[in-house]
Amino acid sequence: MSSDLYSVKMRASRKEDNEDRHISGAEKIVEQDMLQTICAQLLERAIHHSKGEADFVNIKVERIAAGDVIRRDALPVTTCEVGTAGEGQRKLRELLERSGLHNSEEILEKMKETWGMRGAMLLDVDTMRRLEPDQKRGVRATYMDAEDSGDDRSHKNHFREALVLATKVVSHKNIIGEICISDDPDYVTGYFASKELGYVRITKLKEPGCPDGGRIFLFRGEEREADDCIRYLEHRKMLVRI
Ligand code: WAQ
Ligand code: MG
Repeated sequence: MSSDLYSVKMRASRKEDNEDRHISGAEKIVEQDMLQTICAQLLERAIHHSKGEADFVNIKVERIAAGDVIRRDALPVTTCEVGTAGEGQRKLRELLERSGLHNSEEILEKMKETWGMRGAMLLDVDTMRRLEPDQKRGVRATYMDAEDSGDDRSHKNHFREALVLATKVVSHKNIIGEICISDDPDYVTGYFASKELGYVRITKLKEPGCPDGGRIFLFRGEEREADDCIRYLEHRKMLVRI
């Protein structure tokens, strides 16, 4: 018999000019005996963040049935070393083109609209329409974690968390790829991920110190399929074997 698991979600923000500015967020799935540790670690992370001090932190704990959790192998990982952010951006374009997206420039231009969002843009790559119900917030992929959960989470492991997220996101039939740049000012490595190319790290996509980052989930299909896709991203539970 498998024991129940708990989903733990954290989000932190700060009021600025009467608006909530997103500082950080995290999603974890752990066994009961890890709950206290994980909550303390996520709180630590929320409060001491390079994007500044939070004045609002929400930690949400929910029990989930182990039987509801899908398990998947992580995408294969490759790394593309680049010398400059410009070279990284060119590499990103090339990966989009290799994925059959010949409007790569137009797609990359959309990244600018994601700065400051809490979630990701869901972009129909054929019509270039945005499919998120709330475009300011975007769509958040939640209820996922790495299967072995023994590591320390008070410091964010950008790579592991992103690999988990990308594995869940691109597993959906309507998601043909994902583009990501961290909004953490000092984390300049980003990635492109897809079922065909796997998780491709690009070592420099922006200049150090730059707070601009975001994600685009690249959608292809009928627009009426978007609801199902959003439901999958937000609610299906997944543990990823790294
Ligand atoms: N669902 C959807 N969008 C999200 C989520 C989520 N769960 N988490 C973050 N985002 C969006 C949001 O707009 C953030 O501002 C943006 O992505 C960047 O998030 O292999 O750290 O958590 O070393 O800052 C890449 C690792 C790290 C590359 C990416 O993103 C590597 C990272 P961050
Ligand atoms: Mg961040």
